[in-house]
Amino acid sequence: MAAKSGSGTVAARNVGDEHVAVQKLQPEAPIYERLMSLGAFYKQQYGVEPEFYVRVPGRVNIIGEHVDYCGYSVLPMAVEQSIILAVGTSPEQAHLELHHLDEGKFQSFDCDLNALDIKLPKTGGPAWYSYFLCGIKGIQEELEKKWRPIGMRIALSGNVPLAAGLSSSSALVSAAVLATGHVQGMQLDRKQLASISASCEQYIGTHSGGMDQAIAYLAKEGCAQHIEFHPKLKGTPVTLPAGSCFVVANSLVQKRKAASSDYNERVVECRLATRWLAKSQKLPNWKDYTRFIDLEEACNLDNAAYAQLIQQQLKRMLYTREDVCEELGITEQELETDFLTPSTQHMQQFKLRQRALHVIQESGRVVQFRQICEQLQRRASKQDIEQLGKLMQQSHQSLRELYECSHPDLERLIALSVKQGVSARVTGAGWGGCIVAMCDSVKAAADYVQVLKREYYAQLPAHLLERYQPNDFNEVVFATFPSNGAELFVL
Ligand code: NG1
Ligand code: MG
Repeated sequence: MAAKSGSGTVAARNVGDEHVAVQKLQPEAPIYERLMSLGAFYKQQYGVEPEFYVRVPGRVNIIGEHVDYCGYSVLPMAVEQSIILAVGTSPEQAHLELHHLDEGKFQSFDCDLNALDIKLPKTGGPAWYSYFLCGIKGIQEELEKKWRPIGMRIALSGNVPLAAGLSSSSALVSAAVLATGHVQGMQLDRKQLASISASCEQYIGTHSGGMDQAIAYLAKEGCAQHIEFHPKLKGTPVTLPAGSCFVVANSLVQKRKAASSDYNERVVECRLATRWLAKSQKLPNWKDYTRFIDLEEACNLDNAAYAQLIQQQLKRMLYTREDVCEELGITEQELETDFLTPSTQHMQQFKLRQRALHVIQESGRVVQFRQICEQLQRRASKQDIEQLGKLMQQSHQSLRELYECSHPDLERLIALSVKQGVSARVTGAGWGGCIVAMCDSVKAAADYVQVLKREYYAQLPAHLLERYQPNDFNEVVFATFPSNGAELFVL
């Protein structure tokens, strides 16, 4: 629903300039019980009470997929699920201790903060605590020579589904940034925290665009956010259509982005396509271009002209290494060192046309989506709501066909949605994870959820559902309401 708490439209100022204020935890806060249990666990581990608590939400992206790393805006909202931390300083200097509430699954960890070492194994992806270390490293980099790490004792728990495209990993990194910054006594505003969190995720090996970290800090209860990255980070609240209700359905196909090269391959293809197009425009400094948005600005292209340029200049469905090297005037060695990331050194073929078209058209859909939502605030119309649904469907089709990041199980969920007359799309990076669907009302959402439970979840092999409460499937398919961004609490 657009505004469950009645908070409605937030005043039309830009979100994010403020700090994360320390709030007193009230027993009526929805997060109260979870924080209290985590506090009790903390006390059990360390023998003292935590000094403060951190909450950072996961997110669902309503539209604008695989465009943030090209500089384009996105339209996510924070979900109610979150990573929470109980934090205290350690009597041992520069010593970090981490205990996960789910100890059986997530092994405890400790290390010396003066010797941070984030290991990236060749296969299988990084250990869970590496995401935490990433966040600490973000603060270390920010402080540079002034880094004098204060020891921390942390207890942690999360209910954001893992590897499901709801940004559990970025929520963890962002929570670590916030906790470490606070312990170090730093005065960082929400935008600074978001950009530190976005850039430090590279230490885990993903060259991400910054959407997840931005919404983690800039979210406001009751509305989605239009997040722009260019020329600088900016969040504008967007009120979703009155009565609408967004549903998230987890395909249960796990995709650990950091453990595969698919995501970075797309990033590489976008960079190469940008360079190719920049050259075609005879820009004197064409070798400086790696992001679609910078080229758009330099050539003053509108969305339609940009798509046309792509179709004219990138005619083939597939380019080989030789094609790319010849066009860009580089050697294979230069391709490997200047464009390919450590996990994409193997790439032989590049689908420059398809990737570029997706990004440009998707970026246009985000702008349209926001405009329609704003129009609906002034005058509700059935056609406008239908148009929002169409944009979501087009987004999904483009992700499936041009970006090739769907999965057969996601397609089954989408097909069931279409059958129900519900518009839905894959959300997050894809190749597994979740879809997001827009329903006209809370009642329509409840009916839709019942259909998915019956026709998708009840048909799945039992082992996929082992980790969840038996029978109700409420953890894997649920209506979701825009929640607040990162919070700091004391008792
Ligand atoms: P997921 O995989 O859902 O966390 C990733 C990126 C986003 C964005 C989306 C695709 C990270 C941390 N997040 O999200 O920045 O590019 O894919 O739109 O890499
Ligand atoms: Mg993620």
